[in-house]
Amino acid sequence: MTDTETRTTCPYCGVGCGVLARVESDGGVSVRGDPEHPANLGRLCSKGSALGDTFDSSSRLLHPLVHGQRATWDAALGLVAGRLRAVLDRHGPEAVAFYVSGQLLTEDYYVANKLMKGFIGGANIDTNSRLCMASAVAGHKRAFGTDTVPGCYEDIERAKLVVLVGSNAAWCHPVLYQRLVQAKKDHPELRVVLIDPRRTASADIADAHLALRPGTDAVLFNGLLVHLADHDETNPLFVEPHTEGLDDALACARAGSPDIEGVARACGLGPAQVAEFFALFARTERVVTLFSQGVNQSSSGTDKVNSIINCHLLTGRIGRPGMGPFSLTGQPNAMGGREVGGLANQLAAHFELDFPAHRALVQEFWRAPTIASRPGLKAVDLFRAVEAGGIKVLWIMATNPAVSLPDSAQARRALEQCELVIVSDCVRHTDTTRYAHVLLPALGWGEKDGTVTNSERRISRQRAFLPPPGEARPDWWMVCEVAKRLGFERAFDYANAAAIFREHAALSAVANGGTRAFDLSGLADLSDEAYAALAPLQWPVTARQSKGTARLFGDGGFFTASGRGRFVAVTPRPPAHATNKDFPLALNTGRVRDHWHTLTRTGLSARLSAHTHEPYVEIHPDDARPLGLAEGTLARIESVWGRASARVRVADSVRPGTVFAPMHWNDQFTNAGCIGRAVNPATDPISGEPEFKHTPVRLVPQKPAWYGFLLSRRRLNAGGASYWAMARGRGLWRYELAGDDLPQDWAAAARAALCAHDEKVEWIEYFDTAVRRYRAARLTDGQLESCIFIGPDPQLPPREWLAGLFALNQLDAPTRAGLLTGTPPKGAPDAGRPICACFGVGEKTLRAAIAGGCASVEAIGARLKAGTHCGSCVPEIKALLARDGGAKGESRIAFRR
Ligand SMILES: Nc1nc2c(c(=O)[nH]1)N[C@H]1C(S)=C(S)[C@@H](COP(=O)(O)OP(=O)(O)OC[C@H]3O[C@@H](n4cnc5c(=O)[nH]c(N)nc54)[C@H](O)[C@@H]3O)O[C@H]1N2
Ligand SMILES: Nc1nc2c(c(=O)[nH]1)N[C@H]1C(S)=C(S)[C@@H](COP(=O)(O)OP(=O)(O)OC[C@H]3O[C@@H](n4cnc5c(=O)[nH]c(N)nc54)[C@H](O)[C@@H]3O)O[C@H]1N2
Ligand code: SF4
Ligand SMILES: [Mo]
Repeated sequence: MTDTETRTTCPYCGVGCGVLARVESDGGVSVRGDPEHPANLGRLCSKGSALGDTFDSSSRLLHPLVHGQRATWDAALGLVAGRLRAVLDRHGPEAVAFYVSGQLLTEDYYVANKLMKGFIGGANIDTNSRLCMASAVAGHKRAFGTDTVPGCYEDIERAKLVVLVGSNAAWCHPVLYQRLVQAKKDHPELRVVLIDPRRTASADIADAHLALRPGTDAVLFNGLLVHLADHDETNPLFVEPHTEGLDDALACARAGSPDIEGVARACGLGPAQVAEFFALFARTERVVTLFSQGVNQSSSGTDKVNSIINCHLLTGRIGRPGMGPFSLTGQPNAMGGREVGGLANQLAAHFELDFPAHRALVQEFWRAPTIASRPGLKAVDLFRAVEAGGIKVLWIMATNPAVSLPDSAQARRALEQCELVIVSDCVRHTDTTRYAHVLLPALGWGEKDGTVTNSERRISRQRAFLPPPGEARPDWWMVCEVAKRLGFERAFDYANAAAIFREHAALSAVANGGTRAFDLSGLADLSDEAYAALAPLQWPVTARQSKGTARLFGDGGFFTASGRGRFVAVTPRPPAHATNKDFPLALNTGRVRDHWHTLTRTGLSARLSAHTHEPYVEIHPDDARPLGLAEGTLARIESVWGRASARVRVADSVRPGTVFAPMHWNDQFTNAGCIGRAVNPATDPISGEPEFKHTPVRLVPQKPAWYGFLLSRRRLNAGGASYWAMARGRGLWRYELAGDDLPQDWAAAARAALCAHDEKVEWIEYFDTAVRRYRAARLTDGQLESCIFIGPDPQLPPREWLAGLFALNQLDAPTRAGLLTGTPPKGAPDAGRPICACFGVGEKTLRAAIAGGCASVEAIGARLKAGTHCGSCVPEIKALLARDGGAKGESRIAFRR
């Protein structure tokens, strides 16, 4: 690390990579991976590498706003506290709620939870982790008596078999996935099995891909449990002294998943494929099962988690090097939020809300006037209570529920009619800030200070390296200021984030003595200096384990009443809402490689927006054909709950009968593409986690009168189109368009949209009314200002070459001549659709290299650098190699149904 660099942690996924950030002389921010951080050892993925692109003051919320008007902090906080006090006095603590986020720092989260549960005295604080980790939390607690991930990242490298269940780690936990890729290179005997109804980028290194029928994971793992028991592949030395409940779990599994044929039939897999997987699991001692949202986001998510853990308990493969069930956390601080008790059914520091003795201890430690005595409402129910009017004040911090909740129209209705909505965010305009009465400007990444905990329980520091913009403040400060105004000065009087962290650590030590896994007693006396310098370490951190703890439960030592790990009897259930004749397709939703959630950050980066610039829906060719849905057309995805529009991608990577759409798009980036409107709100009865992966839908072809796109230096209003989606390009804005009405006069319509004020414009046009084709470009001083391409179908010129012209000061004559054909003059470069985000290498460039003799990923890397930095695009490069015949046999993916 150099003097000018600040050591911090990436604010995106739960891998929790260390980042070295530097402010350059031009004010820009550059980042590189921290070679000393144990999570990434210097690596970063495409999103982490592009962090410098996401500082954009124009999108920031810089001052408190009350009813849209700028207010002082004092006025805004006074109003919040005053209204909270009035509602509390009149309606009691149940009438107020906080909806918080795994993107808060631990210190922010700690004080929000403390204020609600100890001082307001209710438990209506829930978090977006309800949409994400709640099933894993509940599964862990049932099996281990504590919400604790047993292993660490190193186990993935030391395993002989890694099973990815419902995880697209190649795109969602890319650096961890790259560690797995490297481990497989170093130890070719390492086997990888992917269990996902979709053939994702993570299938790239998989020796087998089990494309099971959605929602049938528990059948598969119950079947595995039976297989292990029947083939004597159990570990009695672990099971007998350290576990309980096996007989019930096994009986239950036998009832539902008796034999391989039955399992295969129920899961829609081939019997040989199932048998191979079972045999591989049975004979491999070092197995890590990584699981994520394909497991958690289900109306039976908790059971699915336990069906996986059961198999690890039976074989004793837990808490030892190279083995264990491993829940991947999504957000950077999903784990930290669980430590502070940010979920409505938790208390702080892994104390139990249901235990009176625990409540008393926490209340005493906080010197709190009261303590919540029963669980609050879980996210989906919480928003229902807001709509029903029971909750009158809602404070939302660091999350965008108008987009990310299922049945998002319901969430919007709730926000619309809530008496007081307070939103703390960094960004001025989101789908949620629209509904805020009070907006509080929060410091963002690079500006704030605190800690986060990653998937392997590793606590790392986020450190500020930028001054606060405008009047933005840390989230913990806002909460404390409101608390003080409610009369709780003493309990919320912290000098800094370090002081909060010390209290959090001290609370974890209260009456602990090894009775709760979450123990930071070794950090309770950390000085401000030591906190500033804190190196990443894994909890528990005690006097005895002062350097932290890599693994737990290897020798039993569970936190259940008996100290034994619990097998849970699981009866598999199908998804809550079955497909039917009106809604025959199962909608699965998830993530794309280069975008993060609701686009408030990655949407600012041209580099990251290039890979997927528009909402899309993937459908199998067998389903697309009878519907008349062709590649590149638009479809409406309709469910009982709502609808969204998206570009059709016909692909055999999804199972017939299922479709996939990314979760990211919202009203700021498209007028119709927010998929949350169509997603069903069914939840798991134990965890309350929504079933984002399974909604019955139908796809309806949209038959617009015209398709088009528009590139412009200025941001425009695309209101005239019946469909639009916007993405940031390099020095331009890019709009995909479609319309139901043909304008009387395209030229007039286009001029009105593009030439608003300028008079000195040069305007080149091309019409062909017979085929409804219109093209125009506007130049100022020889520079391309905007261009628009309209046609009767989606067959329009590629956008990349045209977008590149915006970088030129002058368009030469051949370029002008080619402009409206949308094709480069002979010899001019045309990179095509971007594949490698790090080096900006496009599909056409890659295919030309393949045609020119590059026959492997390595050869392409040597020639074009593509794929040599973060590695996230390697699966896509391999797919091009396979398609163009360069790399026969490269892909070992068995995709059988
Ligand atoms: N690029 C990127 N990375 C991210 C994020 C992001 O927004 N963008 N967000 C972060 C967050 S908060 C999270 S929670 C994680 C999520 O990380 P992941 O869970 O890996 O991502 P998802 O795409 O939500 O879903 C994973 C897979 O579950 C599959 N699936 C659907 N139904 C089933 C099923 O019934 N069984 C099985 N076995 N699989 C099924 C889907 O096809 C999908 O490929 O990613 C984190 N990382
Ligand atoms: N259809 C569908 N929906 C899903 C999912 C899915 O798979 N499918 N996945 C679910 C999952 S796993 C998750 S985790 C959620 C994520 O969903 P959200 O949490 O709603 O998504 P984000 O876009 O990350 O929202 C974070 C907000 O916090 C702001 N922010 C960033 N940093 C800070 C900060 O330091 N302080 C404050 N106050 N604000 C900040 C950002 O500007 C942004 O507005 O989505 C869920 N919704
Ligand atoms: S894998 Fe990528 S997004 Fe996740 S923490 Fe590392 S750099 Fe950030
Ligand atoms: Mo998440």
